[in-house]
Amino acid sequence: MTPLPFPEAEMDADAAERGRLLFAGETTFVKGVVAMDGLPPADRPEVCFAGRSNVGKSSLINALTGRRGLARSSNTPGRTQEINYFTAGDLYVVDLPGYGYANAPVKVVAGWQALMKSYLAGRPTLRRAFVLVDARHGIKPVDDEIMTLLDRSAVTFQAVLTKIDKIGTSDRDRTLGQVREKLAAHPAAYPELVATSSEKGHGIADLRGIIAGLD
Ligand SMILES: Nc1nc2c(ncn2[C@@H]2O[C@H](COP(=O)(O)OP(=O)(O)O)[C@@H](O)[C@H]2O)c(=O)[nH]1
Ligand SMILES: [Mg+2]
Repeated sequence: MTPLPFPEAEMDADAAERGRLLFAGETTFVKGVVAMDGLPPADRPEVCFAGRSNVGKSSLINALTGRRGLARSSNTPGRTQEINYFTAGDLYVVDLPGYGYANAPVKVVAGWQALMKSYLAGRPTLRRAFVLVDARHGIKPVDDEIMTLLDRSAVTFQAVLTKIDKIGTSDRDRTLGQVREKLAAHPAAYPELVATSSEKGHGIADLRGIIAGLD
């Protein structure tokens, strides 16, 4: 695997090892949640993955845990509407319903979008939201809207570029410029980006290390 030209992608060996250990243990699917009162007790720290439908949330969770099929269940019809809880060590890892569906009827989507927003705005144990952004498309208005919600809720979020294997260096640089510019307007944005490919493995060890390093 060739290293990526991102200074952000560099991390120390300790952090990488902590991340490896966190996800080397057993990771399990806990439950799919369809309403706020179905959330598990807020008794441990959690991180979540948010992003437009098809951005690669489930693939990223599979790559982090090294279990191909783990988050696949959330791709089956019905599961995309749920908040899916997984465990990794002492953490909850949360796969959120996607947003920005182009073709789904507004009324059908509205319910689970409201759930996702309630979760993002009101989960006390949420340590960091990872907002996934397709490296080919950059930050869209619908992403900006979610980021503004996170600003207002004072939830620190970190942008994660996905599918980095699908673009070349010049497109990458253009996306990075666009993403950095957009993030600068969001006070809750963590300044460092992570560029990932669930397919090729880029950035996965880094993201594991970041998650393991949260307190
Ligand atoms: N080439 C490539 N394809 C990816 C990557 N991540 C996800 N995909 C593909 O993008 C599609 C949507 O991924 P999925 O994880 O289901 O997205 P979700 O709707 O956000 O959970 C699937 O066809 C994946 O195989 C990646 O890093 N590289
Ligand atoms: Mg999914």
